[in-house]
Amino acid sequence: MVNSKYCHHCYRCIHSDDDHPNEMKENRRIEKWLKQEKHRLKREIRILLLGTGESGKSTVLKQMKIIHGENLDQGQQLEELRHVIYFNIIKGIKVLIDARAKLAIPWSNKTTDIQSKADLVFRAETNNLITFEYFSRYTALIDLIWNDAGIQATFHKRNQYQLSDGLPYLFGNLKRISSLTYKPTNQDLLHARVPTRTVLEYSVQYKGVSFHFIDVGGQRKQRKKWLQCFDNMLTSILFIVSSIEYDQYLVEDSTINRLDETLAVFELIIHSDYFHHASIILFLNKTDLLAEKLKQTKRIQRSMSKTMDNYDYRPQLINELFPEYDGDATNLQQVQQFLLTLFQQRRSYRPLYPHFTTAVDTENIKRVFNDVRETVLHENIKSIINLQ
Ligand SMILES: Nc1nc2c(ncn2[C@@H]2O[C@H](COP(=O)(O)OP(=O)(O)O)[C@@H](O)[C@H]2O)c(=O)[nH]1
Ligand SMILES: [Mg+2]
Repeated sequence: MVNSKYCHHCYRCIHSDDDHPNEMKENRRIEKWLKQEKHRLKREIRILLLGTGESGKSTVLKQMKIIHGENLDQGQQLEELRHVIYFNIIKGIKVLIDARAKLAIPWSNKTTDIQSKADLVFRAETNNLITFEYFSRYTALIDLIWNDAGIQATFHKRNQYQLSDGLPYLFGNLKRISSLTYKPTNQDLLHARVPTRTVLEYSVQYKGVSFHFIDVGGQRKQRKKWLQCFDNMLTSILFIVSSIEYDQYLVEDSTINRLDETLAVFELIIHSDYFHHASIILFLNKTDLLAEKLKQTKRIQRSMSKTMDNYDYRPQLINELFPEYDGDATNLQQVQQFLLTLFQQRRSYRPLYPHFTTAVDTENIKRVFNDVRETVLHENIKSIINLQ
């Protein structure tokens, strides 16, 4: 038996075992627990992707896989994606055909009987799996319809109905996509749209830490699931916002402005007890589309001074919808800053880590992810220190 003059609790002080203060025993117990806990927390970071529908959550998750070297090489995956893209294109052109009629915008192509061609495409079946043969029957017609100036005008008024943001890219690549030997690329994957009905997860390792991303889908009825996903484990929230939604309305209720809805959801999350300890990262996403939208507004404003023809196609200005905006309604940085302020005003006392992002741009997300990773690691360490 070692007869040390040092105590058996800490091997540092010179108290005998019996008169070693109880407090110290307790401290050691807590210290041990903390050490285990720190070890666990340090090694796994859970990042919950939140935001309303179509904001870009699934796209960010796809980017994580692409950035970390997961390629679309499995036959099965490619095949499935091909069908999803055929489906997106046929469904998209049908939405445009329908919207043109509802908005009463005339066809511009007068030489061919474009209306009967559009009727034919409109009757295309999208409930079953769309094969290459089936899709091929429609590609030439889709191309003709998409390029009609009446449909283009309808497209420019897309805030008045619901059209997925990946579609202009897919229509622009129709020729390649309609080839028999078509093999979807990463860019195609990023622009394809599959509504998230189940919870998607993806983990990446960095410096011995596992970053676990969770995408729980964003439509209104799925929102309940968000809370269940969170059991008070240390987590960060990545809240994603579509920056172009200030003049758009909900799919579920066309009287509700999408940005108002997003702000309400953000507020709910930030004040929720479930997310009390989570750090909040904000992506103001679709920067590319916002830049394009503001450029188009500027162009139309300029041409309006010469002719009123285009008046109908002028996008609504942000200050017409959010009167508190007093900047230049066509200036990208000013509009972005204003959007950010709206979220900052709702964050209460908590820090917010904002980024302006373009989720379909792999280089952009790679850069942003480097920052996010550092923020999350830093926040994680801070909260571990706070536990002590
Ligand atoms: N141009 C552009 N399209 C985007 C961006 N982020 C997402 N999208 C497109 O927007 C659509 C909806 O994105 P998705 O990630 O499915 O949204 P989710 O409902 O939040 O998961 C998809 O067609 C994406 O390709 C972006 O930053 N720029
Ligand atoms: Mg999704």
